[in-house]
Amino acid sequence: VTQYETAARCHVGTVRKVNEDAILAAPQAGLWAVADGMGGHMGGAHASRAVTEALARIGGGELSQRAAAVRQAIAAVNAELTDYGRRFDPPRTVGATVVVLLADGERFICVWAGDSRAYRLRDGGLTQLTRDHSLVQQLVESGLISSAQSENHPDGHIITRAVGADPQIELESIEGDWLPGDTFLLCSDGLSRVVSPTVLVMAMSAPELEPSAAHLIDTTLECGAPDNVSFLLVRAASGSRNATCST
Ligand SMILES: [Mn+2]
Repeated sequence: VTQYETAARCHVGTVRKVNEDAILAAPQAGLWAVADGMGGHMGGAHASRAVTEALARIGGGELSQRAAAVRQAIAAVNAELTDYGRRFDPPRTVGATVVVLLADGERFICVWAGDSRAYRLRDGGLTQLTRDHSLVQQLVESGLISSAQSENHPDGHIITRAVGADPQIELESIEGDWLPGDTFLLCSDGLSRVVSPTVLVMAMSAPELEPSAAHLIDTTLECGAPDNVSFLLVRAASGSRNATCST
């Protein structure tokens, strides 16, 4: 059985009064998640917690079965949150982005909706595994703006998919190898908008994840942290030993 190391932070940031992000680390189950809530008046915090609590109840089994269970759990929360939002007058969206990472020691599956992200660092190279479900990403993909123009775009915060936003949730997923020494990062946009990819690479390549997480949250807060900041750094324990020996 593969053992995993996780170091995580979920911080309100320096500006917001409420932390509407929620995280889940269940390394013994090979499951990690970040949810970023929206909806105001505690709605966002309720939504993100509903997502992580539902995911925390996912049982064991094959990777593909667990991915199906994740999709089911998120669909159930989606139904609950769309119903909850409709009961306000006027109706409002009470929802959350979500990114989930599942692992079985050799493979991973990442499932997501919205602009919370997953990255993988392998041999010093950073790959963004997810693509944002956002208006700006749509503009980039349709060739209307360049990816450089997408940074600091005024509509950068507008997301096009979220749990609770529509009666039918459309989740995207990606599957791949988890090699010894790979390091994964899940994060809310409060991290990815504030620090550069170079900072992410430094955090993910550190031999020890816990001091690295401490340093990463400090750096993000020093950069202003206008939004809630959440992230999980994840590595297979044997992989971390290999990585330490090879440097
Ligand atoms: Mn956010």
